[in-house]
Amino acid sequence: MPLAPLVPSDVIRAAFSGAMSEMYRTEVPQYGTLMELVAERNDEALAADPDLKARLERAGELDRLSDERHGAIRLGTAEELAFMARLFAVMGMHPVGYYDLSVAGIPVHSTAFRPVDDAALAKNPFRVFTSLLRLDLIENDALRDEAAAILASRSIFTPRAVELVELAEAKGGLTALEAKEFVAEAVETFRWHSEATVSRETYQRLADVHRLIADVVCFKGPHINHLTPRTLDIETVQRRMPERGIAPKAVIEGPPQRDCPLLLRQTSFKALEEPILFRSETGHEPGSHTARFGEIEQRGAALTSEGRARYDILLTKARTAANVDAKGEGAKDYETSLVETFAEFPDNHESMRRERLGYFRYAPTEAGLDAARRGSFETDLDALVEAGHVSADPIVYEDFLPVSAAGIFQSNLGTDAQSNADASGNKAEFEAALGRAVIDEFALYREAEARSIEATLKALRSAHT
Ligand code: OOG
Ligand code: NI
Repeated sequence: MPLAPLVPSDVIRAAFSGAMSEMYRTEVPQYGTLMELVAERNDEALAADPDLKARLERAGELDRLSDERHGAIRLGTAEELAFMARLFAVMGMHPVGYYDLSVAGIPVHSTAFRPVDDAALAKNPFRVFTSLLRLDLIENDALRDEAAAILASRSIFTPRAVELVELAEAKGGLTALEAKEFVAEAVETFRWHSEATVSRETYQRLADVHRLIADVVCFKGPHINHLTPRTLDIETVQRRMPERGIAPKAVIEGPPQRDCPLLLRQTSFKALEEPILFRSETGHEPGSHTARFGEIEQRGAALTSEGRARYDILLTKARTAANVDAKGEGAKDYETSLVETFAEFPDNHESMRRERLGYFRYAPTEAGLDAARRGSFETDLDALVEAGHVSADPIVYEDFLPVSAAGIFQSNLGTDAQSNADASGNKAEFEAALGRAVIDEFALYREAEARSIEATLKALRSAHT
């Protein structure tokens, strides 16, 4: 009997992303509204700006735009994280970057599982911001042990999901039939459970230390807490949110609005208060929990480590100059301070490229290929770009930003306050839990740029000969 062919991991990831989106839309209707708002504004923005449309098309981003989303989950134990890495690997998603959220007083550290190569990103860039609870930051020994014991008694993956991950690892992939079953089983892990696994009293003791601890520890699994569509114009969508009955957080996280968008800008609406059931002696008693929210993101240029260092300095400067309080007071001053502070960061792609602040994807232009055919031979990239023989488009930032992520966490915990606590990260411990090192995001962008340069020069060379 011939063996059934294996489906590419990109196909499994796209199916999973679609299934998650469908599930979340039924669970949280505001997410559907946000998706509509974003799609509507993206269509308008593309129609109004043919250059933007052409650039997205060249970068292979146009087709993926409406599929584009990220999600977030919070895990409780090293074992959960290690197996999650194996589950995501079946879908071609690998841990990129380390985010220390303890610096903002949030007891987690995180990575983003995402596709890493150009082709996979172009097919479907679905990513999941994945946090691991840091029980080591709970000072009360008894409470820490209790939380650990509750977590140790749950299993967040279905038995069949575990088998399918093992099967995929053993044979290097899944057949179409197995992939379909895998997606259905995997989605179960991220489903919302309105029944807490603990009593109100236990929930409250954990929540009193940090509400995030209760969110992770007291439920059967790591419910997806938001899914985020990608907008081309975050300002407008933010402004339109209240018209559709959605109240956004006070400030947009990340860099200010600019002609050439940098890195990542994000805004969210606050977590919903949802009815849940606690365990009690008589069976159940009603209560409520806030965990799930909505977010939108606008992606801009990936920065080199020099560019990123400058971004970090400017952001700190803007935050020091104007702080936003828990009620969102000070948001306007903060926005002004952000725009003013970032004025010194070049706002055109050519300066960013020449000053090595961002990563670029190079490609030969028609004129360049013509010139090469007619005998021109030039290998100096700047000269080629200047002559219009090579195009240079910014590489889109595919990752997250720790200060922004902290703001998103804070906001859905019910406060707009910007906080700068002083705990420290523990990347080594995170990687030990994960069972591998996280991938360096800068190396990925650097390699993507280098590959495009190599391919460009090769194309020009072969046109020449
Ligand atoms: C994750 C918050 C961070 C982002 O986009 O930066 C995040 C969480 O609340 O679990 O989603
Ligand atoms: Ni997010």
